[in-house]
Amino acid sequence: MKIIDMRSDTITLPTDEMRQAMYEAELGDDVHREDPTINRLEELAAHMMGKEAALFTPSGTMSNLIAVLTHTRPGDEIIVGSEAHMFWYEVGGASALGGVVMRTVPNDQEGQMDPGAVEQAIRLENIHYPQTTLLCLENTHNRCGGAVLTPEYTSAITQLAHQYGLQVHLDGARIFNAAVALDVPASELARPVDSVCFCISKGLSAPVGSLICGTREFIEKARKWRKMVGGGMRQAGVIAAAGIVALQKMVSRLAEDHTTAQRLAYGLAHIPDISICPEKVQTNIVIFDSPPAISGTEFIQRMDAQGVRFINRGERRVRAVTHRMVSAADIDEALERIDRLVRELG
Ligand code: TLP
Repeated sequence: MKIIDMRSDTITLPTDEMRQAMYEAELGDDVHREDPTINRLEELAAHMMGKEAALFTPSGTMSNLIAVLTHTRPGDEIIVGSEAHMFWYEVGGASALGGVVMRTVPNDQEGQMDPGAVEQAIRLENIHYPQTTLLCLENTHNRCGGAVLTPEYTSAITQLAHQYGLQVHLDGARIFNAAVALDVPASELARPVDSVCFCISKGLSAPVGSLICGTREFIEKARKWRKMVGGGMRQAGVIAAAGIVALQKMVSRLAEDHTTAQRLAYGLAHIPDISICPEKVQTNIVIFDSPPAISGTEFIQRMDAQGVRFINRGERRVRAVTHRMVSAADIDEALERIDRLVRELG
């Protein structure tokens, strides 16, 4: 039985072209800035995000942590969405290692925070208060079903934050999915913000890595933080080489993942007892409610036994992510297996 793994786009394996590039990569010691392949990847990343400089890190989690460490001081308060990856899934690193308080503002289903609510959350000077110094956005928004933030929203909310002297960091782990969905260059989405990070290890299929981009000065400081948290790698050009292929060859094909996500979402809408709004699916993340007859955890386990993998998002909520290793035929097969289970449940 073929396993159809939609737990995440992080499971994608490197392409043959990436493996070849990794084999042939020119290497050096990156802590001494002597790895030509990393230098090339960082230049390319900065260029694609429209920023002055970039820094290669091992993961999206480390990129977000370094961004917080670089933008803030211990005791500061940062504003994050109530559904932000940084708040839910990064082990509280910003607070534990950066010493900052994370203040949440509700995310709506589009992954946005209401500008009025953000403004209310920004603390004015008062001897009792921590200082609010950073606003964090996420595009596409993981827990909000891969929702896309437009350049207009990003500009408006950033302008508001800047008026109050805050910096703005964008967790753009899947920013290229947003760029492809909106048909705009990623640099348009990153232009307003002070720093942006994105992952090459998700839909772009590279095995490891993430990049933080910002001004030259910001990246110089971030480089020092990266060293402190143990992210200074040596001949890491061996993985950066795959990242270059990812950025040059894998961006436009993300549209295929969006098409398969639509196929899945509209297929699920035809299965009784599955609850989904297919028109809400904008990119490669599909969130639906499993049948009420069983718990979400049991649904995931029983689908796993049928060779279809998802992850649980609490109660009956299920997340599926489409990617390069799931074809349209796989989606049809997965829908058949889901339909079979739902019928068995009666
Ligand atoms: N997200 C993972 C994990 O939540 C399990 C996934 O499968 O979606 N920002 C965003 C928006 C992310 O979705 C992720 C990973 C990260 C940051 C962290 O990236 P990594 O996994 O490289 O640390």
